[in-house]
Amino acid sequence: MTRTLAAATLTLMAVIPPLLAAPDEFNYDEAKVPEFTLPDPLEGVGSADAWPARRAELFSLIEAEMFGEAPAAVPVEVVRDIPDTEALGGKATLSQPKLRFAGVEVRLLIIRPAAISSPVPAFLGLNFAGNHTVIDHPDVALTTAWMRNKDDDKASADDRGKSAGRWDAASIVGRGYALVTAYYGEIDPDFDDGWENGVHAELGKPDGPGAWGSIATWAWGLSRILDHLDEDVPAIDGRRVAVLGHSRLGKTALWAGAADERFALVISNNSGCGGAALSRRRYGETVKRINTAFPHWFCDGFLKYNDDEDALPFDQHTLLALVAPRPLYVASAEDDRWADPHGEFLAALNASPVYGLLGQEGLPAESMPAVNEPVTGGRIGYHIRTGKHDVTAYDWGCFLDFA
Ligand code: GTR
Repeated sequence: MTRTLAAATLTLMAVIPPLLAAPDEFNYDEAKVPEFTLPDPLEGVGSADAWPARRAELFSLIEAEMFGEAPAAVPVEVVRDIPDTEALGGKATLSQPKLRFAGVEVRLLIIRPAAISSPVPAFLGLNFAGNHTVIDHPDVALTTAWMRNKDDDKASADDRGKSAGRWDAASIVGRGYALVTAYYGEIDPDFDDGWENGVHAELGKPDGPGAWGSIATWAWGLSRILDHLDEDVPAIDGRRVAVLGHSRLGKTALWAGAADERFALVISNNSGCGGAALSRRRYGETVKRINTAFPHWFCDGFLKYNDDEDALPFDQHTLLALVAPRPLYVASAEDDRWADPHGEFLAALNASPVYGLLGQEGLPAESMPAVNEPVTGGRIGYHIRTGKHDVTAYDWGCFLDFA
């Protein structure tokens, strides 16, 4: 394992040009990445038969030490108060069922191909700024939940379609898939609110070092949405739902995919620290920084790894391995050094032996690929594209080709 890491490190240095000035506190110099040894997810596992028990053990470990334990599923009630409408010049049908569970109301936006009557596969991902930002359409409902990055904490109709570039609904629908999204703040508002809001108001405040944080809460919400898609939406094939997310919602998608094996494909876009990037590299964002800036994201047990990443009994390759043998795609961006693209690649590479044990090829690569040259052909896909921390049409093209 150490040799693999060293080889991949050298390759990346050739791909990424000398690094720009960085805040002193954080390392952006590949040469200063400390030496480390990754815990082996397959320790003590001699055959594929032994994987389910080992997987359960690793899941419990990551749950207890990082994301926190979520409660059991709760019933989901559906309110269909908005009629379906058409979008994308008649190519798509929009539905907006409201889901009620655990004291919250989560409005879905489902954009599906109008011309297909059989159940279609779907991409499910939470959005950062409200459903109305995902597509510019006058009938998309505005959320009344607390809105991040707004002076008055409220969604505004001026933002219709503001994030449409991140969703590429036309390509998704054009390739025969549905897109399902919801505003993450309706499940749990993304600030350190003392657990007063979102589902915690009804389910109770997280208590103790292993109690769930916001990422586990959003992931649990994704499973409740999947309950609905699977049971109540004949237009969608519940056995072919991919979960995906960008950045903090990429971390969320990975944990949702680990916690709920009904997700058929898991996609992480620029998820970085606490997502696909190896924590031990301490490149860009660190465990201490993320726990300090976002104290509500992880469980309190994760705090003890601040400045002590080598003590983690797992690393993020272990999280990725929990997706096996289902398909997994990890996407990085060249200028997104805060998320450590090389650390994301290495986590994908080091999750591969688990796929191998289960009779599948994981990531068919030995070293970091060049930018805009996706690694495909295995159960794990990876790309690093040019550009910044974002979700682009290029990323979607890769996800759709991989799906
Ligand atoms: C950053 C955070 C990252 C990433 C990002 C985002 O501030 O440090 O871990 O989650 O936010 O979600 O946009």
